[in-house]
This record gives sequence, structure tokens and C-alpha cells, in this order.
Amino acid sequence: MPNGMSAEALPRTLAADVPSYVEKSGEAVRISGWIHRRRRLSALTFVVIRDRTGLAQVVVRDPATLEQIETLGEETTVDVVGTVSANPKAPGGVEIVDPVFSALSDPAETPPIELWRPKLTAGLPAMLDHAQVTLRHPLQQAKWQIAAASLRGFRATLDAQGFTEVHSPKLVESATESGANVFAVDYFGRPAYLAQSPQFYKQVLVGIFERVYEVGPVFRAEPHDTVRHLAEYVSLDVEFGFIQDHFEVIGVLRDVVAGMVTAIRSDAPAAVELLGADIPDVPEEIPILHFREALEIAGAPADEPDLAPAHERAIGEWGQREHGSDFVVVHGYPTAHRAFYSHPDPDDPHWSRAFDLIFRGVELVSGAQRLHRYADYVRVLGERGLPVEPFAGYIDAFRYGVPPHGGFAIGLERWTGRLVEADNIREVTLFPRDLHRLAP
Ligand code: AMO
Repeated sequence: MPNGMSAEALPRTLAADVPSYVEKSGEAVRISGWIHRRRRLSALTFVVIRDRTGLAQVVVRDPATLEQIETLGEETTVDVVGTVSANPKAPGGVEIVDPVFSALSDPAETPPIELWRPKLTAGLPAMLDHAQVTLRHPLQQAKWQIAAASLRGFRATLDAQGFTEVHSPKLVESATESGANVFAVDYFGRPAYLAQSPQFYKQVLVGIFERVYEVGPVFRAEPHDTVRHLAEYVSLDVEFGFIQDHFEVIGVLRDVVAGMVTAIRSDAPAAVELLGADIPDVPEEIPILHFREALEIAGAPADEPDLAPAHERAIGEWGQREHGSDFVVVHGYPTAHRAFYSHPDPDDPHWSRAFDLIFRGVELVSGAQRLHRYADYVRVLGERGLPVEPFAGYIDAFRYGVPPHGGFAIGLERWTGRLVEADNIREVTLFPRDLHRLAP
């Protein structure tokens, strides 16, 4: 054992901290992690150890240890005690020599994905089939580190503005977003659904807490295979009361997105660097277009009811060109084509107080001021030919005083997908669920 120390007595050093030993050649050090790669040269073998913070290089020369590591395949977890050696050619300027390896798991089988490569070369289906292993790659971990930092920024921004975090049921009685695209489940012999969004509950909870947010899974039985839709995704929902109009909601959305960006920069700089991700600046005032103007800019017919993906791309380009902004808000979508709970524009009810946020040419957020009077809900459901009864548990709240309110939902995977310029949303989802995939 180097310097006469036992492996147990040495505290663990993380890979990212190994370079800080550059002035301490000859000291004993202990690292723990996965054997990321064994690189065999004629007289020695480099063993790269991976932990949650990065990679560290170990040099093996001793014949008995060389023999031992031949039996420890890549991905075996190990403890390594060795001696620090400054070497300008080693990653971080420091390597570990004269190591003693102790395996912490059975020798790993050859992984189905070649994780030692600087960039994964497997096709997406193979990567997803073996997600348990694929996600170990430093670049894959980095994508989720960006997502995790974003979640911290989301929560921190809202906590600072007096919001309460809530969790609403995911087994529900009625669809929220539309009749289609729900997963039906057998609930003790009764029909029920997996929640498509916490929409109804977050509005009801405004009647209790004034300001709420939720981070949770939502379920959409998407019948199409697209690069931007999942059957289960993480929805970042916000709802708050005592508002004047939807512009106030857009103001909070702006703060939240700025908070997410700040958290990525402060909490995940290594991930950003590894991925070369272009983290956007969020303008003080996000450029905003009325739906009518958006159609014009996108070159779409004036009677188009919604923006198609190509229109969103054109609006994204407009934001860049005219304002140097990666973000554009489009508001005032036609009321008839938005969810029934959307508030119409009081000056012209043909248009709504609903909006979307487009980020780098893709819809990232939907939101709106909502109806808040019971009679309005009864009227709107009637106009849309929807029965009141399945919605009773929701709209009853409005009989007892709910303030004018609004909110929005951000799709987490859309956000990270655009941040790291993923071609497919599945690349930034830990274990994606889609038309064909229910495992791993
Ligand atoms: P909406 O249905 O537009 O609105 O969803 C909000 C945001 O969620 C993301 N998103 C998806 N991400 C991955 N896969 C999907 N299948 C998928 N569908 C939607 C998008 C989208 O902008 N209740 C309203 C929100 C509100 O008004 O507060 C709602 O759910 O980024």
C-alpha cells in the first residue's frame, strides 16, 4: 500500500478533484468508480476510471496487476489506491501510479454499447434499447445534468416568488387537454385515465394556495411517431391568481426561463462545456407577436387555426433576425381552437388570452389566462357540446370564489432537446416512452 496507508483509511477522492493533486506527487490517493477504458500499450496499461464527476487516469506496470485488470472488464466497479504522479501529458496533468485495484462488483460483461468512445457511435434505437448502459456515457449524463439544473432553477425562481410546490393525482376521472390522446386504465372496474396534465388541479389549487407549481410526469397517448412527442414527459406547471391579464403570466414565464438558464450556468458548467451547448440569453422583454401577425410572418393563410411546425420555425427565425432572441411569445390564438378553460380576449372574444412560447423555432410552452367564473365554464362546455358532469369535480371549485388566474406548462424534454440541439427528443429523455417503447 502506498505510504503504508490502508485503502479503508483513505477518504475517496473524486475524479474531478484528482488534478488538484498536481503539487502532491508521491501522496497516496483513493478513487472509486467504473473502469471506463483499458488502453494496453506494450509495457503498461492505462486504466481510465469514471465516476459521477468525470474521468481519472491510472497507470499499471506491475505484472500481477496487469494480469488482474485483464479479468476486470470495462464497467466493473472498482476501488483504486495508488500514488499521485504529476504528468503534463495525463488528462488534468495528474495520473495515479502503482495502483492496487479492488473489484466492488463481479467483473462486468462486455457492455452492449461502446462507452469508452469519446462520442457514442451506436444508432438511436440501439442506444435506447440499452439505455441502462448508454446513459452512463459522460455526454449522456451531461444532458440530464442540464435538465436537473433547469429543474433547480425552475423551483428556486418560483419559491422566491411565493409559490407552493404541489403534487396532483395522475389517475384521473376525465381528460383535460382533449378527448383523444389519453391512456385509459381500469380503476377497480371503473374507467379512469392517466393525467394528460395537472391542468384542472393546478387551477383548483389556486383557490387554496394562490400560487402553485408542479413538476411531474404527464401522459399523452400520442398516436404518431415524431421527434418532438413522447407518450410520457415531464411537465413543469405553474398557475397563479390575482392577475390582470395574460401578460402578467408571460412575465413570470420570462423570470422562470431566465432562472433555469442561470441555474444551468451556475450548477452545470462542466456539462455545458462537455456538450458545447449554446445556453441562451433570455431578454428582459421576450419579443411578442399576436397570432395574426405570427401567421403573416410565417406566410400562412389568415384563417389558419394554429401554427404548424414550419410556422414555428419561421417565427423562430424572425425572433433571431429582428430581435436577436431565441425566444418569441405568440399570444391571442383563436379561442375556438384553444382549450375550453382559456380566457377570451374581452375586446374581441374571437381571440383568446392564450399564448405559446417558441424557443429556437419549437413550441416549448403553452399558457393562458383562464376562465374563473362558474357560469362561464357551464356556458363554454355547452357551446362545445361537452357534458358538465365529468368535469364537476373541477368546475365546482369556481362556485366558491377563484380569483382571475393563469399559468403555463413547460415541456422539460423539449427544453433540453433544443438546448443541446438534439435531433430527437428521445436523446434527452432518460427512459423514453413512445408508440413502440415501454422498456427499459
Ligand atoms: P400543452 O398540451 O401545449 O399544454 O403542453 C405544454 C408543453 O408540453 C410539451 N409537450 C410535450 N412534450 C413531449 N411530448 C409530448 N407529447 C408533448 N406534448 C406537449 C410542449 C408543450 O408546449 N395544460 C396546458 C398548459 C397550460 O395551459 O398551462 C398543456 O398541457 O413543450
